Amino acid sequence: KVLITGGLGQLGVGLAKLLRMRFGKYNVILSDIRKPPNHVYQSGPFIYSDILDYKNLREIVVNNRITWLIHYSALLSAVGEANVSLARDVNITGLHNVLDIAVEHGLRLFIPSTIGAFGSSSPRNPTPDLCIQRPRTIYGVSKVHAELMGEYYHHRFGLDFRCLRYPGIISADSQPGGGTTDYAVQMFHDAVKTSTFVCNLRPDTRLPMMFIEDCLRATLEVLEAPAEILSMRTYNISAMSFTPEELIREIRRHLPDLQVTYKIDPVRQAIADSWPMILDDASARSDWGWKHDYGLPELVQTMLNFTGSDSRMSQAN
Ligand code: VAH
Repeated sequence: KVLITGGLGQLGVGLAKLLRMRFGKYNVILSDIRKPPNHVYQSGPFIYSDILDYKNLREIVVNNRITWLIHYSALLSAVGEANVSLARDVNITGLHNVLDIAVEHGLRLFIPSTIGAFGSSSPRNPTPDLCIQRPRTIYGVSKVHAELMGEYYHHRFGLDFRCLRYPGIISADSQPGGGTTDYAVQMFHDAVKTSTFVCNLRPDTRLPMMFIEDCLRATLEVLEAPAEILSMRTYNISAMSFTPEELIREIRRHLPDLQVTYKIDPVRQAIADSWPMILDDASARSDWGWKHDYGLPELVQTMLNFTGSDSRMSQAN
């Protein structure tokens, strides 16, 4: 049985759908501290869970006989800089609770890490799995901490810890909140809705990105991989890298009227400039056969089909 924390963020509902197809509707529980929209209630079990409340979390794990925990609760990069102490609580104290509960109850624990776990002293093109990691955001620092703590608990206590460093994730039916790569998601919604877009990153800012379907499939694959084929516990995964300029060019092939202006956000720009441009995911590809399906043209085609056909998706965050 699977519990997903932070289930109402960009990835939780989609992951629950994928896991429910595989393991059955009632074997995957979504949780969050917010009230979900009706379609989430209707699609399967949802439970209130505050990762800062250790007893509440333990009760849920015990009462529901949870065996896999997917820990999606976190404040992302830009929003974390705006609220460092909350980010520290959620991303670090919350992680400690989850680690203790996972060890105590023998859970398999998945934690997403990110390209944000690297910093300007890391090699940026490409960025290997193992290199210097000195991020300068609370988000990045908390994710390096999560990687190291998970690996430490694995070696010390036998915790079955699995971790992927996600690139920026592009999704159609869910909105990200407060990230640096989120400009790309917003560009699709605005291109379809108003044909105008104000970009908060410079046109030549190259960042690794991935379509949500690839990201969720990678997550399921690493969760299901037999332990003996995992030579590491924290893997880079990658699909494509693009700049705002390149994304605009590709979208204009479908929507030639798209108008873009630039209003650079210095906080986000500084963050993006310290992140990888290209993520080297050779280990994921060789250890457990990772392979992405979506490159830039497929991503744009799919996103425009989606955003154009469903009005729910054009809601900005
Ligand atoms: C952010 N989307 O921009 C997140 C992320 C890949 C970066 O982790 O903060």
